[in-house]
Amino acid sequence: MKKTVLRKPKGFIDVYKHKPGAEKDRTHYCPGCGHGILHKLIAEAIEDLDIIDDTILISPVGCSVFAYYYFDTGNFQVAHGRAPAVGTAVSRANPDKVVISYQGDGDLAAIGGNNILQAANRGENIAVFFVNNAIYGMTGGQMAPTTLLEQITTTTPYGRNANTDGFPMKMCEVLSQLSAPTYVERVSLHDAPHIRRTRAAVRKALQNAKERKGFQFVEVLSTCPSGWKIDPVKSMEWVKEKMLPQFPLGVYKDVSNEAVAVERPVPIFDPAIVWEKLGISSVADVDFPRGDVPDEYRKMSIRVAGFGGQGIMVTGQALASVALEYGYNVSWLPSYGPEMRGGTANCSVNIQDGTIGAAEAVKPGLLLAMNRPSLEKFEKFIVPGGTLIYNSTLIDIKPVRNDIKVFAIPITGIADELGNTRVQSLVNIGAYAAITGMFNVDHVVELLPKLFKGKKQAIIDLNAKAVKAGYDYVKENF
Ligand SMILES: Cc1ncc(C[n+]2csc(CCOP(=O)(O)OP(=O)(O)O)c2C)c(N)n1
Repeated sequence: MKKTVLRKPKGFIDVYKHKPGAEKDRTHYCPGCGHGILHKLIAEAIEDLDIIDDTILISPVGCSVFAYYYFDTGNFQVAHGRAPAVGTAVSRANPDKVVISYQGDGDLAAIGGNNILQAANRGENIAVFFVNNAIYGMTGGQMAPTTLLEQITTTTPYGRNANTDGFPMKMCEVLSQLSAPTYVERVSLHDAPHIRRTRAAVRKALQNAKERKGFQFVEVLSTCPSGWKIDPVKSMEWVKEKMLPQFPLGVYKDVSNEAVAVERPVPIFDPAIVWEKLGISSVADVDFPRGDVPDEYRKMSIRVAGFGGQGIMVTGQALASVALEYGYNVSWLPSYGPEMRGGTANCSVNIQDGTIGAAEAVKPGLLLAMNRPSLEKFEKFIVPGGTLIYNSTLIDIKPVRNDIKVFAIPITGIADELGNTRVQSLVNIGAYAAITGMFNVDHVVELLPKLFKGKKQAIIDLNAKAVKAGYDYVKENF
């Protein structure tokens, strides 16, 4: 006689060891919840497709947040709605793995609505299982994007009203309109025949994922007796009677047969090629010999701040570009205020021999403050013993710190004397060269035609004067 052995699929961890004190080997799901059924279908398919060691499952925020307690796969648990974004990274970094994004309807269609759209549109190699239970389960039954019209939830006590709350979000219909997805189907868990259909859909999605056939999306209509406040048996009926008319089942898109494996080679970043393609000329090619730089200025983290139009970004770019020619590693990170001109602007520059970790100069070794708000805002962040250069033409207050070196330089005034306020940036570079010893002022002047490629000779000459004027001011006054 044929013997049937009932056992747990191998896609699950043998004995669940979740929360300390919790009853072992039980899931945390409520009786009658669809998550458990879908978990089982996925775990069985993972075993049968022989991908246990090749699967990485991404758990969402929501009732299935603890899916990693159960699946004997690689596991990530990610922020609400972000599973497709993390799935993108995981799948691109591990192109030979099967990546599962398991998500609820609040997670996927509300906060993560854009994430799922973009991942689907890129045709990422991920299999998404979307549990549509028409409600936010975990947080106590609020309206989800998929909540039915007329459905009563804690946030729609009079029933969902299309006029004020919008219509139920039909994700299969939306995603199947995109070019990239391979397979999009809506299934349901409300009775045995439909569970069998769901089983087939799960397998198909995972088989496609195993063959790297791009984006797979299976929406599963599921029960939430606790959130709906109806018993498990009636919940099954509720899916059939209420959900099916608003969420028609079926295959919305299936191009699995024509789909070919999506290969996404990791792009090799070659700065020389990228710069050439972008028409950027500032590739270091001069290789200036370094002078004697005091220890404190060998690893610079700089914040340049002022208002838009003061040459803040140009100053930062020039600092980085010149340092590049001395063979330093550099970074330049702009940060604009809401308006381009007249608003506040600042940038971070790093100049050092080693690898640059964070591009933002949160605690700069040197602050170059071009206006008063910048001094007031950033002075407190300078590292103890660090350096402050401030524009004494426009800043009428004194710095408060006494544990830093301070250079008050009339930067705007020096530029004005040269006949053009706009050369302030190069006054800054000259002053920086004099203070830190990091750049030789003649080298900077030598570089100007490259920094101002395409500009008239008169502009280059004026900027050369600005560099020298900034340099001389420091040498004469400090
Ligand atoms: C960024 C963020 N916003 C909100 C929450 C609160 N939160 C936790 S679970 C959840 C809703 C989960 O509902 P759903 O995605 O439908 O999954 P279900 O619990 O029904 O399976 C929300 C809003 C959170 N954890 N993080």
